[in-house]
Amino acid sequence: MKTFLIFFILLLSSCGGLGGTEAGNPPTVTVASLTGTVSSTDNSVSALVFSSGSSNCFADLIIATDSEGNQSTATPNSSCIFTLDLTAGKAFQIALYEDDEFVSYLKFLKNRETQGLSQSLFLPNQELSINLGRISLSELGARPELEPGDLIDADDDGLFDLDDDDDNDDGTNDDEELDCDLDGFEDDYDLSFDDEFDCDDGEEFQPGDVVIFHAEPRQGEQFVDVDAEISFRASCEIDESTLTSSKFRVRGPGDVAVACDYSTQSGGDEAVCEPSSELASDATYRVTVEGVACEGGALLPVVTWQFTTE
Ligand SMILES: [Ca+2]
Ligand SMILES: [Ca+2]
Ligand SMILES: [Ca+2]
Ligand SMILES: [Ca+2]
Repeated sequence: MKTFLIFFILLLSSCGGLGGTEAGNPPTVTVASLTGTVSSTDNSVSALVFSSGSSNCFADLIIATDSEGNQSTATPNSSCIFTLDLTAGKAFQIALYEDDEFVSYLKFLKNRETQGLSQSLFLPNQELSINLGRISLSELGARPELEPGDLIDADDDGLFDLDDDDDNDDGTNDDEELDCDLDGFEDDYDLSFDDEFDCDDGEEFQPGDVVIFHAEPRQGEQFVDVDAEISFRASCEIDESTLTSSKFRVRGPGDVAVACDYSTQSGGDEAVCEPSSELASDATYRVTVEGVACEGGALLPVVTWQFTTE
């Protein structure tokens, strides 16, 4: 018996130790859970009156999509509370649906100071249990009562994302992170780039480069409001005189041009097209920037993207 036990211990040791982490063990998946309430009334109060508050929910399905298109879903319970269990270390866009109809995307505050909103949420590789509180709908989209940026410290420097101007400590301000394929997932958090865009050459965006780093509506966005403005942000102050219908083109069904009032915002680095009339519903619009220049004359790169209205 004693001989057998020694043999057994030797065998375990030769296999890489007792409970070791040698190759062959699956990588550990860290899960971050996201909880929220999609109810327009306070169920903790109404629950005292009604036994079920299910009719108060404004969404019956929550879908989180990562930058590779993988989806996770959650269904709110009778108190309109949902929990999404998501693989940490990735960014997600989260959409709310009711009766198979799109309701809204969740939008998160990136920085308390600038009040910049993002349609994607990066969950660092940490075990997190995030309570979004009650979600409310407004013209800005679906907004959580409690901002996850108050709980997430992506670069672990002691400053939570909401108070950290550079969440990932890469030297680029949160509001100027490049999203080279304009799909709403910033390069650092984008696991697959759209081939149509010149993104995958491995070159880092350098200070001084002239780029368009953000678009709204984003590339591939669906269910865009027919009242939406179309905008992009550049890495320079934009020469407003180059914002014309031929250089910042928006074309709808039948290749018909959308008439816009053009302007710059955000200190001049954001170009905005405010359509003179409502966009058509359930229609695809293609935006082309070609010939728009910075103050000083440098030309912005030619970029095209598209979106679809609700
Ligand atoms: Ca931080
Ligand atoms: Ca931040
Ligand atoms: Ca950064
Ligand atoms: Ca992207």
